[in-house]
Amino acid sequence: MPAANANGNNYGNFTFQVQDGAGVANGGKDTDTTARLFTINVTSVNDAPQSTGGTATILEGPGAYTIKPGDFGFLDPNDTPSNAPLTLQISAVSLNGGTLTNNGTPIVLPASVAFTDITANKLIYTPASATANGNATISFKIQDNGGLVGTGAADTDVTTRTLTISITPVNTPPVGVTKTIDLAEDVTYTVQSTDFGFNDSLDNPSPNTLAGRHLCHGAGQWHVVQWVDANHGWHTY
Ligand SMILES: [Ca+2]
Ligand SMILES: [Ca+2]
Ligand SMILES: [Ca+2]
Ligand SMILES: [Ca+2]
Repeated sequence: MPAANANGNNYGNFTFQVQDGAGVANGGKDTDTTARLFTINVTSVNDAPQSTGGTATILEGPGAYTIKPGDFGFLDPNDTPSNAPLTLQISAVSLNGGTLTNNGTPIVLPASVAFTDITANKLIYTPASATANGNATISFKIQDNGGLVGTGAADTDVTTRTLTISITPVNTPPVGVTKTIDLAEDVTYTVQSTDFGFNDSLDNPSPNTLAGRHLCHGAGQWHVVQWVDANHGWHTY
């Protein structure tokens, strides 16, 4: 019996001489005078590939992520030489509000994506917006190009793997609102934090709080004003 996944011509051989049952009386011969060769060839049969899955990390911002052939961690450990990836069989996606397209067309599940498309940079994940972050996942099985000829041949991973596209949050600037106050002469006005119309709702999750510096122009000169904390309020210098 050949070793697991081993193959090749003349994988094993032995010689033999056949013998009849009539004996060797009177100078007779009962055995072939020539040693014959018995050769065993073992034909290669495709074994299923595997994949490690993986995580691609990008920063929050405008633009899209082009999925790369190496993102799937293709392995074909039981074939020598290894086969190459042929298709990606996508069974499920969780896109965090974004889209997954192949050559501009949204993926419809279940989908079979040719690896030549991935190599040609056609499989693209686009986040929901320039301020979106978090994880998108693609569940897939990988198929190799070894074919299905022969008993027991398999060309597709038996296990569903996951590619995660992780978008790292980046601080999005807040916006303020222009404000005008009208004062009578000799009246003092205390500026309130609410006067600036601070809004950081584009940051998701957890909008930041008002804490930064603000450049202000007043009385003919520039000041830097910084929010210290709720006890100390605004500090001007
Ligand atoms: Ca294979
Ligand atoms: Ca094999
Ligand atoms: Ca942000
Ligand atoms: Ca922010």
